[in-house]
Amino acid sequence: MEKLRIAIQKSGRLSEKSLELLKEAGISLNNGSRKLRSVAQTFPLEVIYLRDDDIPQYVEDGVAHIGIVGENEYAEKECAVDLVERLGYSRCRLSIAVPKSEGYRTLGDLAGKRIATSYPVILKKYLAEKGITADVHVLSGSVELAPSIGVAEAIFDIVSSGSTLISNGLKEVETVMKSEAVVIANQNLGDAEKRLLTDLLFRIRSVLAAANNKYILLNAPNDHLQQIIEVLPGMKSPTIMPLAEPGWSSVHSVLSEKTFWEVIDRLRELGAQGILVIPIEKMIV
Ligand code: PRT
Ligand code: ZN
Repeated sequence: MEKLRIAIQKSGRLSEKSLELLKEAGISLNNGSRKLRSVAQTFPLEVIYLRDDDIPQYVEDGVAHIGIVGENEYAEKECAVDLVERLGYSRCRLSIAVPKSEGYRTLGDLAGKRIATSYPVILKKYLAEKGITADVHVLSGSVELAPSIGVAEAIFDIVSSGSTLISNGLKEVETVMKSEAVVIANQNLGDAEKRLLTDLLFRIRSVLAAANNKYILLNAPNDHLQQIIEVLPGMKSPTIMPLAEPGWSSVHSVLSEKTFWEVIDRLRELGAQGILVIPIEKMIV
C-alpha cells in the first residue's frame, strides 16, 4: 500500500510541535524522533527525521513527498517545492541588527558594510530590491557575535523574543521577513500521494481551526438578541434556545481567537450573561 513520506526536523525548535500536530491529527508514531524513521500506525505515513536545512532539498528530490520546515529555510534554499500550508507555530522574524551604539538611520547606512548571516540568499535578495550594495559575510552559527569580534558591522539573523540581540549589545533595525512553520510538497506527486496529502491537510486544518477557535455559550436578553447574533457569526449561524426564564435565550456559537476579547466586550455591553468559553477538540472545516 502507498505511503506518504514526510520529513520533519530530527531535533530542534520544530520537532516537538510537528510531532504534536501529527498526534492531534490522529497519527501516532512509536517513539518518533529518537530514530531516523518511523511508520505511523493509524495513517499511511512514514516519517523521516532530518536536519531542517536538508528538508527542502529532500522534498525537491522526492526522497520525502512533503516536509515541515521554517519558512526561512524554504525561502533560503530556493528549492522547487510548493508551500501547501502555514502551520502558525515556531514563529520568528529575520532581521538586520547593528551595535546598539550605532546611530542607524536607514538601510543606506549599511552600503559598503559587512553583514554577517546564515541566510545569504534572503539577505542578498532584500539588499538588491532596495538597491543597496553590501558585503554579505556567510557564517554558519553564532552570527550575533560577529560585530563584537570585528567580523562584520551588522548581522542578519532570526529574532524571536529579541533577548539574544540585547545580550549581545545589538539592536534590531530592519525586519526583512516573518516566518512560521510551513508544509512543503514535492511538485511531481503521483495520484496516490496527492490523495494522501489532501487527507492529511484536511486533518491538519481541522486541528489548526480548533486551536484558533473557541466554543461560546451565553445567556442573552431577548430584547438584544438580534444584535448579539450579529456580533457572533458562528460556523453557519448561532444556535438559539429559549431559557426557562421568560425574556432570555441561550446562545451557542464559535468564536475566533483573533477577535475574542473584542467580541466578549461587545457581548457584555449588549447584556449577555453567564458567558462560558470552551476549547474545541477538532473543528471540521
Ligand atoms: O539541527 P538543525 O539544523 O535541524 O536545527 P537548527 O539549529 O538549524 O534550527 P533550530 O531548531 O534552532 O530552528 C528551527 C527553526 O525554528 C528555524 O529555522 C526557524 O524557522 C524557527 N525559529 C523560531 C527559530 C527561533 N524561533 C529562534 N529563536 N530559530 C532559531 N532561533 C534562534 C536564533 O537563531 C537566535 O540565535 O534563537 C535566537 C534568537 O532568539 P531570541 O528569542 O533571543 O530572539
Ligand atoms: Zn538547521
